[in-house]
Amino acid sequence: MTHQLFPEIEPYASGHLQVSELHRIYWEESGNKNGKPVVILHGGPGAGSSPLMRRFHDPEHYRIIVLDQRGCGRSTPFAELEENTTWHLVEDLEKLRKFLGVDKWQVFGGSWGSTLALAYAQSHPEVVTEIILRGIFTVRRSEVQWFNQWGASELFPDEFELYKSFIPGDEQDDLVEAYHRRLTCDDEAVRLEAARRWTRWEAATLSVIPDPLRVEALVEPQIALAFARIECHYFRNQGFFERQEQLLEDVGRIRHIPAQIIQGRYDVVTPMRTAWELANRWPEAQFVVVEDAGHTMTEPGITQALLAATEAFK
Ligand code: STX
Repeated sequence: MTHQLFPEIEPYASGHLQVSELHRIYWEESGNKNGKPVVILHGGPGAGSSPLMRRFHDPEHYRIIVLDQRGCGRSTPFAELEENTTWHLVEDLEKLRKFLGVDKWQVFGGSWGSTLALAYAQSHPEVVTEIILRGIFTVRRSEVQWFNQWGASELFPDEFELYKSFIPGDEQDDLVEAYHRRLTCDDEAVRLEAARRWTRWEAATLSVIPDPLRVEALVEPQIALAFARIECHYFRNQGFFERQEQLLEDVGRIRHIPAQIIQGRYDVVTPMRTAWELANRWPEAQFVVVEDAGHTMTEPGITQALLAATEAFK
């Protein structure tokens, strides 16, 4: 059966929630006020949400809750790294859930959204009804190395050169640290160029079929600065996990929750090994490999699989 994205819709409610003295996060609700709650977790970290994220769930059935995580999208302060860790984001989800009066919700997240979904569900399994994950990422050293240092470089040497050549030769042995210095320096022009180069590298490698318009949209300063600064901050801190394999090792806490793991075979940003390892440790979860897709939720096979999952969990 083929599924269509649900129609574009506007939120029936939205606002900002003060989650700490410093941070306020944007949230919105669309679909059915009295429907089955789902929370949608965006990528990056630092990418912010988009209106497209409202379209993967039947709006007559679901109460669709979308938010911008700390420091990005419409959350403030913009691109802020203070008090910005995985565990702050996990607790923000609890604050938002209680604020909105939701008892339990479905958790839907792709890419970094899958990381946060796993961290959240493992911390608060009792409030999660189902889990839908796409493009699985657990911020292990091997995953960050693959994408930002050596690995993906061999598939996209042309794009990698644009990313790497911004950094002088004597700093190229640790590109994440070299970018962090520039993304947090006092010179605004350097920060901005670093943000563009960092973001372009990821934007250009997202899908099997290139999408130059998406690349241009993502490298705009108001997206790229938050995305690059926040993502780099999380990567150099290994996602703020205590153990390298934490999210994989702790899967026992959530194995009882119905789940689907959706992964593109040719995902260059978050290669399939992580999804496969997760699926091996979680035999109860349905593992869907999309054979002709990369990383994004907009590739046809990935969109289909995500829609099939939300329909199955209605
Ligand atoms: N970072 C991958 C990620 O979460 C590990 C991600 N990659 N691209 C995106 O998110 C956007 C398409 C949202 C920019």
